[in-house]
Amino acid sequence: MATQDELKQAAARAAAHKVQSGMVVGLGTGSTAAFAVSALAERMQTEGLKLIGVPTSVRTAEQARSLGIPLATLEEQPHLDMAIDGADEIEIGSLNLIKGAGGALLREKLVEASAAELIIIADASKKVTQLGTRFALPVEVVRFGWKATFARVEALGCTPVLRLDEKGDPYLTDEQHYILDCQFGPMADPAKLADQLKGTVGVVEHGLFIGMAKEAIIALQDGIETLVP
Ligand code: ABF
Repeated sequence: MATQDELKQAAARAAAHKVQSGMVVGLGTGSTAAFAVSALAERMQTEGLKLIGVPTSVRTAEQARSLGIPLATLEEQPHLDMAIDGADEIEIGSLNLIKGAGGALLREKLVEASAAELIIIADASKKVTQLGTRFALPVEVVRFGWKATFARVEALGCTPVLRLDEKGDPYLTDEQHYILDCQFGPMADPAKLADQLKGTVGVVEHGLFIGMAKEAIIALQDGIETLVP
């Protein structure tokens, strides 16, 4: 039986094989996306694949750089051919997503909204029939006045919790914001909730990725399953 890491790696490899030479590729964040970054570096070495990566976090930039993947910023490469990233929940049918448990949701959304194709990679544990079933929704907020923002977000019908780092201090994103992990429960209308959060003063971004994924590559014990919306 394959381990969860082996499954993540299988999905990552399948996505990495979709990349063609010359592409500009958004590099996701998280343990599954890290396998994709490694698989791309391996293809560069073994097949001479050429690509430019646009990383979605400082962490991913460091990994890609250490593997010799040439990088560009989103300012330098505003039009990406593809982005490959993990997710926390993938809604079967719509392929709407919850992302951001890894803390990189803002840069992920910026990079992936600029990609012609967003490919999501995961093991089967990430599939849900309704978003909000397993994960709290990460909401990135500016630090200034964050308690007032907390109250506004809470009024939308959730229980927010300020994310802390391993030292017990507020977790800081790459853009130096805070994250509220918001337990909304199963979401009947995630698109409406996404609009409400975007309209909330103090909210920078949220982890609902609505209508963005073009394909989800899911690794199962008996092979790869490809989901499309
Ligand atoms: C990124 O990493 C995030 O959007 C998501 O929160 C997380 C998933 O991490 P992992 O692949 O480690 O489960 O994709």
